[in-house]
Formats: sequence, C-alpha cells, structure tokens
Amino acid sequence: MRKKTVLKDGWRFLKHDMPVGTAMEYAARGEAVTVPHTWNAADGQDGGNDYHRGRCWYVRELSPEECAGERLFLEINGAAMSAEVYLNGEKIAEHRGGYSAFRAELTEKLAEKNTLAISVDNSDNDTVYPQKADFTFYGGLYRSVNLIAVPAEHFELIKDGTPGIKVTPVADLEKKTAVVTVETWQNADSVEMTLTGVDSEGNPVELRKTVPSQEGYAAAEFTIENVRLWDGLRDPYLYTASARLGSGDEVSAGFGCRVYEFDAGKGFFLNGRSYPLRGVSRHQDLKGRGNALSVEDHRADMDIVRELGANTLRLAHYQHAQEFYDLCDENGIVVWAEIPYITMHMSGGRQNTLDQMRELITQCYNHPSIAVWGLSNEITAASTVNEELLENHRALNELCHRLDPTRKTTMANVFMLETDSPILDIPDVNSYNLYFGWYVGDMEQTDEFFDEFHEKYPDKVMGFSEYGADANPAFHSSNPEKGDYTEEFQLRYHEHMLRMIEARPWLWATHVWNLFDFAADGRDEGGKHGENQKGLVTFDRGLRKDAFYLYKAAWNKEEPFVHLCGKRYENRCEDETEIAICSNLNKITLYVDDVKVAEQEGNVIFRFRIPLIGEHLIRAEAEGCSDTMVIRRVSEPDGNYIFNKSAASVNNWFDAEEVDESCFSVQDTLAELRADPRAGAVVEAMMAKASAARGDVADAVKDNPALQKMLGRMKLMSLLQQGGADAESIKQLNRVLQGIKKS
Ligand code: GCB
Repeated sequence: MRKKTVLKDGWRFLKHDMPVGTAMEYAARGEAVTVPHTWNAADGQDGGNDYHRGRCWYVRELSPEECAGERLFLEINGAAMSAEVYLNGEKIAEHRGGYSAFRAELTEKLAEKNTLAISVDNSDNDTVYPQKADFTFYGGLYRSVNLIAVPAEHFELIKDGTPGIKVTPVADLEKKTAVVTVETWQNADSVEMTLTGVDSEGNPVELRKTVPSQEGYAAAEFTIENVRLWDGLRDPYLYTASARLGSGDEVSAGFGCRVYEFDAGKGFFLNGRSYPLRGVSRHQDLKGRGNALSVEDHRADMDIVRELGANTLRLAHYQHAQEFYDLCDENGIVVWAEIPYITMHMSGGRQNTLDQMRELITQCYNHPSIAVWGLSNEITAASTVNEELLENHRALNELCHRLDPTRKTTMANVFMLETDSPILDIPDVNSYNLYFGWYVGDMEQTDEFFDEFHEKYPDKVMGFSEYGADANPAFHSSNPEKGDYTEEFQLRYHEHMLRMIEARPWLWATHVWNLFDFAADGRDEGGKHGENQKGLVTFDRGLRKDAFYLYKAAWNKEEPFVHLCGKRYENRCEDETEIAICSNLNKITLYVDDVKVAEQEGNVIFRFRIPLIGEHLIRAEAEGCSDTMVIRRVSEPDGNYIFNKSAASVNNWFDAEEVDESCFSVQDTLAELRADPRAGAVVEAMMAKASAARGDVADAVKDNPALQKMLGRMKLMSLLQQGGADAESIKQLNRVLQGIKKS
C-alpha cells in the first residue's frame, strides 16, 4: 500500500537567507504559513520590479506518524525557482527549475525527531530559466508538498519526478483499435498491469497481464478492440492503466487514444477530421494568491475555458500543475506544453533547458491532451540567432523526439524573427507571436504576414501562438485607438483577428494572449500596476471583458446567449452611439426603451447605431435570450473613461506643433523618408545611434527584409514612440526633418 500525507499546515517561513542551522534554530520565530505558499502574492503585482527575490526558508517538524512506513519519500510539486532540501540539517536534495516536481528519499536519514528545512530561491542568476520575461517570477513552495510512504518493493519515485508508469497508446482509426504499451520502473520481480474502461459501444474493457521486471524495467502491450477515442471537446474519454506489485504498491494513469495530425495546407486534425485548434493561453496565477493556486482555483479556471468554448490551451510559459493537465484531459482541451526557455538565451543555461524539458516530458507524458512540446518562446527577442542558440534548440528537439516519438515539437517565434531563419527548420511545426495592431503597425499586417509565409512556404505548418491587446475595463471610447487600453479597442482588435483566423483554417493552432490578466511586475501601464492586461478576463476572474464574449460567440456552440457590449461605457457624449452585441445566435432584435428599433442577421458580432437623447434602456434579444443595459447622453466626455490623460503627452505634443506639409516630418512613413536621400540620411543616422545602444535588436531588424517592409509602412513618429523615444528627442528630429523640402 502507498500512503500519501499532504504537508499543508505546520510550516514556518523565514523571508531571509541564512545557513540551514540558523533557519532551524529560529524557525519558531518565522511566520506560520500553509503550503501552497508564495512570498510574492502581494508584492509580485504592485509594479516596478521591486518584488522580493531572494533565498527564503520553509521549516517543518515531521511527526512520528507522518514518518511511518517502510520507505519514505518527500514530494515537492513546485519550488520556485531553485530549492535545497535538508533533513535534520543534512542536505538530501536540490532542484533547479520552479515548475516541475521532484522527490527525495528520506528513509535512511530519519532520526527520532525530524526537521525538514527547505530553502527556496527566486533570485536572479544566469543558469536557471526564466530570467527575462513578461511575468512575475514568484518565489515559494507554491504547489503541494507531500510525504509518500511505500513498501520496500515499490515503483520508481526519484528519476525526473516520474509517475512510475508510462502509457503509450497508438490508435488505428481504420481498424478502430489501439495498441497500448505500458512501461513501469520498480525494484520488484514482476508487475501486474491492468487496463480498464469501455469500448465504443459501452462494453467494459478489462485487460490484464503480469510481466517480469528486468533490471528494474517492465513493459507490456495491450490491444483495445473497438476503441473509444479521446475525441476533444466531443468525447474526452479516458481509460485507466494501473500497475501493481506483490508488495501492494500501485501506480495508475488516465490515458486517451487519439490521433493528432498536422497539415501545412489544411491545418490540424484530430482523429482524422479537421479540428482547427482555436483557443487561448493561460498563466497560472490569480490576483491576491500569486501562483499558489488551489485545486478549486484550477477548476474555476477550467470552467471559464469551457464557457469560452476554446478547444485548445497554450499553457505558457512553463510546466503547469498536474491537476491542470488532468483537467485538460478530462475536458477535451488540446494542449501546448512548454518550458520557460524564454526571451534571452543564456550560455550557462543549456543544461537547465534540457533538465526542465526532460522533467516536463517525463511528468506529463501520459496526458492525452498534450499535442506538442514547446521548445522556447521569443528566444530571439533579446538574443541573436547564432550557432550556440541553434545547437541548444537542436539538442532540445532531439531530446523531445527521443523521450517522446509520438508528439511534435514547436516553438513560439517573435515577430521580428526572419521567416527564413534556420531556427524555423528545427521544430516539427512552427508558430509566431504577432502583435501587429498593438505594439507595432496595423492589424492587417498580421494577415499579410501569414499570407506571405503561406505562399512562400506552402509545406511548412504554421500557427499563431500569441496575439492580443491590453484593456482596462475602466476605459472606454467611441473612437477606440491602439494604445488607449479601452475595452472597445480590444474588442475591435479581436474582431479583426477572429475573422483573419477564420479565413485561414490552415493555421494549425491560434492562441489569444491571454485568457486572464496576469502579474507582470515590470509593467506599470494602462491604469494598473504590475499587470499585463491582455486578458479576456480580469486577474481576479471577476469580470469578463467584452472581447471574451466575441470568442464565446464564435466558439461556444452549447449555450445560446446574447451579450451587450459597452455596459461599463454608460456616459456617452455623442448624438448617435454604437451598440455592439456578441451572440452565438444569428438574428438579433434591438429594443431601445422597450421599443423595437432594429433587427439584424449575422454571426458572432452585430453592430447597430442608435440616436442618443437622454438615458436609455437597451435590450437585445435572440431566440429567448436577452441582455439589457442602461446608457446615457452626457454633455462632456467622462474623464474617468480615458487612460492617463496627462501622461498621454507623448501622443499629444504634436498637435500643438506647426507642421509644414511641404517638408518632411516624423508623421511620414519610414519608406517615404527613406525614398528621399536627404531625409533618408537623417533617418539612417538616427538608426545607427539606436543600433549602437541596442545592437542585437537593431541587427535583427536590419537583416530582416520582411520586417523592413512592414516597418516601412509605419510612421516614424509611431516607430519612435514604440521604441520608447522621449518627446524632446522626437521634437528635435522633427525640426531637422522640417528643414528638408519634399521634392
Ligand atoms: C510576448 C510574450 C509574452 C508577453 C506578451 C506581451 O510575446 O511571449 O510573455 O506577455 O508578449 O503581452 O507583451
């Protein structure tokens, strides 16, 4: 028998670095905490990059009852980012990487009284990923910590945090069978393996074999006839594989039989039918709790995913909790799993990328929901593509294929990476993160980017791994613009992207960045501290922004609904206003003050215009569903709806400046300026200066013709603003350009 004891209570937390002896001695003075715990739940989201990063201690006494059992193991499901484990002052394990589980055997080191002391460290370094990324690097024992007591004969618990059982189902769609290989590792002579479930007609399946274990390894093959497939949202059916030793030790895993296929021209296929993956990304954190989530928190997140109707999740940017992959299995959500090899390649981090990948695959292998292993994210954002970076990716890619020949690899490329970069040849399938229409350029450039790629590389599988726009639901506008953080702009942005995606079913997967707002302590913008607000739902999960309903209308086929957008935009200063409605029904009737004013047929989003006189009750109806809101006409624009009016000076100073249209100015596009030798020379001189300051990024831009073309369409003004130039230097440059007559 195996016994698991959850070590939730009884911990003392010391928020300082100190030797283990001191930590044990002063433990009683530490803060009493329960695990899961992070020390950055509050300061990890207050903005300004000042959250506590360092080495802290968790100390706990283990009672004799807790230590009972023949062999005793400690299981730590997440210690961010690096940890050292001490039992009675002696170091028994260490682990680098904040997102995977690890275990250590305690048995031989147990004494009469036992004290566990775990140091956890999230300080910066140059060997453990992530070090540079747009999210808070929470520190703590933020997932469960358990004791596992097993008999002397037991399944492997140490190696890479293995579950001890590995299940590989290979489904044959024509024969309607699945050949399932079960492998286990143990210190016993034989293993009894059992598969249970039902077939496609509901008849029970129970297959059993007892197999010998040689050199600690056993394997058996089973064939399920008439197999019931794991079929995504439609029928995420799970079988169970279990393995048992004579000692009574037992391990088991849910598994699913499915076939994933990728086609450059046709997109993604599940079990032989076209199944475009359309969904969102998720970070594992929650306002007030940081990353120390409970099982209920994970469930609540999954409920929102189901409400949205997404069929895929990108679980960014690291390994998520096992509970969450389980939920994906049970709910039929196809998953992109990845390691935090992100933003910047570190020469000293190669081994860590391989370790984190090995643990991710070992620990997550059995989840049928996982379709791809992600090698890296925007790794060329702050690194150039050189041999060292390529070699690291090749090593990761080979590791994935060796550990798991059944799954494909992918990576999320940054927009400025050339599409002919050799790095695109490494993973099996590709993907790009594109923020045209938000950070750079116009939304339409996304369409152009993908079409150009598809035309140039018709045999390469391509996906859209990130896109999004920040929105603070406090801000509103009837003329939404990029950078205004309004809900209305976010809605327009996603409306464009949704249509763009619908017209390109060959994109194997698309993932909105992000389902939820999340902590990014380096940010301080859009009226909030320390948050990335690209979520469709707020950080506390309390509010679904209007763009949420756009996707729900497109993806949720189960729950008919009508949603009036702009509910929070009550006070409107205009004669006529727009009413936007999201719905998965096709005919909407609009009532103003209980009078029917219009009817429209369409899909997903419906836009009406109505005169605005006083206060109005707006009601939208479709097939028995309805939604209402109140809006009113006001004489002055409501200042509460506008983001940071005073700080918007960078955008506004230009209005006051006289511009001589016959001369060049920063309002001209880069291409227009470059076409003139004199204006072009000014721009080149400015670029050379920027390149001296940010060499690697500038080089990546310089050598990328596709990017150059896209940048050419942008106004110099917006390029400068997005590059972070201050108002004074933009003005100076403008004065120089105004001295050059257009020919
Ligand atoms: C990205 C990153 C992601 C950021 C996102 C953003 O490309 O992969 O981690 O959070 O952009 O919002 O800027």
